[in-house]
Amino acid sequence: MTECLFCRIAAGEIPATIVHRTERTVAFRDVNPQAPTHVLVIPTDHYENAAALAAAGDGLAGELLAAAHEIAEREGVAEDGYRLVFNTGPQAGQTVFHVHGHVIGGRDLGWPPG
Ligand code: DGP
Repeated sequence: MTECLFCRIAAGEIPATIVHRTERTVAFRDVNPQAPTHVLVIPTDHYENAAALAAAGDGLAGELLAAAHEIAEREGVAEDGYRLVFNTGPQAGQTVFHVHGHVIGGRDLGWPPG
């Protein structure tokens, strides 16, 4: 059995509130939301970070971006604006090493990020 938390969520082995699923992506609500909308969108297959996903080069990175925008539209945050964040590496705050985009919206978001 894989030890990757997000692989296990994608496989349905660990419960999560799934909000969107395609053949190769899945999205679920963040357990510790930082805004009214805070959804994580991941590829079902395991890639450690955004760089590894991009290197796969089979269109999956684009599918993930499209899924993120679809989620933003469904959540009603696409028009006012939302943030799509891929923390990449420990110094950027990545804590789960299965690539995930944070779809964050529903409030004013400060810049620069902390
Ligand atoms: P990052 O720091 O970019 O690696 O983001 C990891 C996110 O994953 C963080 O916002 C909290 C979220 N998270 C961690 N464990 C779980 C979990 O078991 N379920 C859900 N839904 N989210 C989780």
